Amino acid sequence: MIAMVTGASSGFGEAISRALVKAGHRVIGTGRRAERLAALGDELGDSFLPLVFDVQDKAGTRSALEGLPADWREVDLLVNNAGLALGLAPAHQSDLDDWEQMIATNISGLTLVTRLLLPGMVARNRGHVINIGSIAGTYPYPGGNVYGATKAFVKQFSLNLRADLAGSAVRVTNVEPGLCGGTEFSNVRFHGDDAKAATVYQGVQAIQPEDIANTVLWIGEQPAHVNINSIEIMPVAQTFGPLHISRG
Ligand code: NDP
Ligand code: 8X3
Repeated sequence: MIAMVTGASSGFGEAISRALVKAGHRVIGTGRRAERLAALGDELGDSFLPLVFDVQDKAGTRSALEGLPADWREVDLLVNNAGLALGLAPAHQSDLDDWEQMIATNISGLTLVTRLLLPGMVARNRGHVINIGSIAGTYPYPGGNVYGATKAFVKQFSLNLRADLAGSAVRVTNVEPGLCGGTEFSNVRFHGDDAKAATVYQGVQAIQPEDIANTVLWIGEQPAHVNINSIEIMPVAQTFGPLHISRG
């Protein structure tokens, strides 16, 4: 099987790529950082094809996919993982550029790659789109404003794809992880403030990228008649709090 994993240069995408190759699949790993993808290619060998593009760049994404070598074009599994959170400020203090970048990446980029690969899957009547959403798409939290809203989009987009794929064998799943360490997620969210990023995981046994990779592998390995619509995964250490009430 040929898989495309977006955001393979770090975190979940890197772990998912490793797990898929280890399971005997061929993986196209994408991202903006060519050197990271090349290093992963050195590790994984001929089963891994690095493909550099920015999902915010429509023309660049289209030409990267159109330029795939002939024997790498029939993608059976698309893992839409590339994404990011930027900032944790309340909405009225957030940076509008951060908001626009999250929307351009998590929504426009994800829908673009999906739209480009889906026709081939439908034509072959074979394929699986696994989107990496988030618990932030279901549960609101202070400062989650646009990030959570982009993941709510991913959740509903996943369900609506299933509706459009009625009668087709193509499957769609939304993976909704909670607090996960071992990635650059918080370093990116806090614009390179690594000390602040580290505090997010202090004293917590968070989910690791390998846990998400195992989950993706399991979802993909279900029998062809089974569609896992969504799966929500949190560390045991993360749970729910009471709703906030402001008292006068
Ligand atoms: P990382 O920051 O470690 O990885 C993000 C990946 O996305 C990188 O490979 C990055 O590659 C890629 N990416 C970001 N922007 C673009 C872009 N414009 N074009 C192409 N690739 C891009 O974070 P995670 O591994 O933690 O995050 C992966 C996904 O999981 C995200 O969608 C995130 O929202 C989601 N998630 C993360 C959770 C967590 O707690 N870590 C929990 C729930 C969901 P490059 O910089 O090379 O372009
Ligand atoms: C990442 C998890 O809770 O930081 O999507 O938004 S959270």
